[in-house]
Amino acid sequence: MALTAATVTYWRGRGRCEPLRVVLACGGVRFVGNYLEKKADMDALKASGKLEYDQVPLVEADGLNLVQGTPTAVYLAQGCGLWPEMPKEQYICGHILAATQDARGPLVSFPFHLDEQRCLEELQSPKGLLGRFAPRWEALLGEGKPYFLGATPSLADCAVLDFVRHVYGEERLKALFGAFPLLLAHHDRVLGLGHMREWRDVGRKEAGWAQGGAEPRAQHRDCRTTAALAR
Ligand SMILES: N[C@@H](CCC(=O)N[C@@H](CS)C(=O)NCC(=O)O)C(=O)O
Repeated sequence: MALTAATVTYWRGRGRCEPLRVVLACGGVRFVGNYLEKKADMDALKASGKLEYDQVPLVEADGLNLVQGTPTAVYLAQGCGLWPEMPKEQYICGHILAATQDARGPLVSFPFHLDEQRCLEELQSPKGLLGRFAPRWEALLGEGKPYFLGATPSLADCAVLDFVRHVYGEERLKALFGAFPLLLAHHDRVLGLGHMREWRDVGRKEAGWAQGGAEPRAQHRDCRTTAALAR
């Protein structure tokens, strides 16, 4: 059954949640953002019994309380036409999703130290986003292949969409990915899926995020504080 609506609960930031919002936006599913502001919000959420492991992100859809990023992303992709039928293609989606989770590590931890140089070094290291993962994805795209699976977009494309921009801004993103022109073109293409561009340019702003480029450092700090309080 096609997914038509969802409620997404997380801090007012990207963290581990943004890939899930991106899947929904690329899949054309309208979602309500429920933002945790203080420790009491997280305590109340835990008390509600909706969190299987007392962790967020939480996506409420189809009468389910979805937790854990990987199965949630797959479930959402299945509900909005972004999950392939063939096992080999499912595997490709799965490994790209898992790789993005590895590659996002420095960005998820950034709000906790706010050291842009450190984050950049981690991203550029041989084991990081730019050293290890981006070259593989560039090769997987290959000349003339619009999406990772070919002509049809999938969860894999959504997973790769949201990276460096939120720390370094649009111009820096283009410079850092200069060696990966196919990935940059892919980035623009995926922005055109569903209401992704609207989520980037309007939705995030309405939800209290900076429009377009880098999130203000203060916002990262707020997000870090909220997350730390919830522990
Ligand atoms: N493997 C989990 C990790 C979730 C996670 O670590 N969430 C953090 C916020 S980013 C959290 O809820 N921390 C509060 C806690 O663990 O009590 C997933 O993929 O969702």
